[in-house]
Amino acid sequence: MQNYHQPEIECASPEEIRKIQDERLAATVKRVYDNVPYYKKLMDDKGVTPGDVKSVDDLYKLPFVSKSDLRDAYPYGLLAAPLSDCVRIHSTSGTTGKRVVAFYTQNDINLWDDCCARAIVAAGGTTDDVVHVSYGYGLFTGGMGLHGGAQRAGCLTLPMSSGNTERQIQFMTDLGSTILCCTPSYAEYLAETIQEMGLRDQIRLKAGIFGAEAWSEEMRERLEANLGIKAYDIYGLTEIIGPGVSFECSEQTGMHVNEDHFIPEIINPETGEVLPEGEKGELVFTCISKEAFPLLRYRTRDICILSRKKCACGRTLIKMAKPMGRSDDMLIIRGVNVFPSQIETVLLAYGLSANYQIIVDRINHSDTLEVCVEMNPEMFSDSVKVIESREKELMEKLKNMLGIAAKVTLKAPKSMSRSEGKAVRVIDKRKI
Ligand code: DLL
Repeated sequence: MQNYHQPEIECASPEEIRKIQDERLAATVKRVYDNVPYYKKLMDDKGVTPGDVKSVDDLYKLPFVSKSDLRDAYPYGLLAAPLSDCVRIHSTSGTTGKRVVAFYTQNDINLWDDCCARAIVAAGGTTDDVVHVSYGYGLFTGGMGLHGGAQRAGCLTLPMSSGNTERQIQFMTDLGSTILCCTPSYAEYLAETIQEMGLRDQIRLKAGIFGAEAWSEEMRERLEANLGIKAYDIYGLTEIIGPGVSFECSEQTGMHVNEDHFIPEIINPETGEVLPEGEKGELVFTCISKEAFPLLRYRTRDICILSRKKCACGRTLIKMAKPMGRSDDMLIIRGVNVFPSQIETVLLAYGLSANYQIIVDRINHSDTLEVCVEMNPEMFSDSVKVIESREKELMEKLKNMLGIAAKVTLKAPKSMSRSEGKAVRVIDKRKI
């Protein structure tokens, strides 16, 4: 039996969703044009008036908004509701430039909770479940987002936040956590520690809701086997609302976008041209129901594909594929495009751990690529010769996947640092 949090939306006909979108889009565009001088200027510069945007068909007429607009307008320039109506702020973990701050009214929080509750219910969450939230709480949206969703779904909610791994596991066993919410890299670390503590048979987990960073299908298989769970993907970004922009169902073939709140588009990142369904490009979102921070045509930089193929779960919401990485994560090495996720796929398929780091440098005017990865204990007991031949074998496999040579260094077990939030996979020394 399928469970839905809001079946009237999740399983609505495309025409019903379209009607909601048309109305909400037109109203949002008018509201931001009238109330936010920054938007008025962007639209005036493009020669668009609110009257030009009557339905989703007119979306393409609107200007794009990008991270640089958010920086220019920092902190209040894109706020579309009185500050006195706002009840919460979150912010990105951005490492460059100014942080991005996003504002929420109580209605925004309510709809966000619903979006995350849809994800939790899709992962099998009911009032009998104990939801263990190990995403970071604070400015990061992960903790409070899933927390709100779990409560909205009526689950017993454990606000663990990240870190203090042994305590996490103690609570997990003592309180019988059934659904784990954290980054996939932290889930790996938790699984490893549970194994080491010999507590695998005392874990009651049935599902994991993992997101906030790219993770491969190989990683999914591994987490499912090591934790005895079904692992669900969840996607979102601070600028749009946080986690719950889209979520995976039992089919595990992409994430349903909460289209009654966020309209997705795929564009050619070079030209801005809107691409037809099924084509790969940059994901763009327009918020149509938020009050405080409703970004229009926000360029996420995430590379993705949309699909309207019928889903066996019964939901009709459009699906987005697992993001293949961010266009700004893509490494250009000796002219070749390399996504960290391709490297992860090779390493995990070889049976290695997901503790790896990609180091890019420029030596004698030529780019170099090195992949450092931790061996599992069985590999470590091998002779140096065997390790060297494994490194060679991996180099061969990486060359086949990427089309360029990469140096591989196998590291001793436990020698690389673990991540409690988003893992730092790439060190590009060319930029330092
Ligand atoms: O990571 C929100 C979030 C929290 C999503 C918890 C899911 C779970 P930001 O810190 O603003 O927000 O980072 C957003 O993270 O543009 C993607 O590049 C990446 N990302 C988020 N979810 C996924 C995912 C949160 N499931 C950026 N797969 C996004 C791949 C993801 N990348």
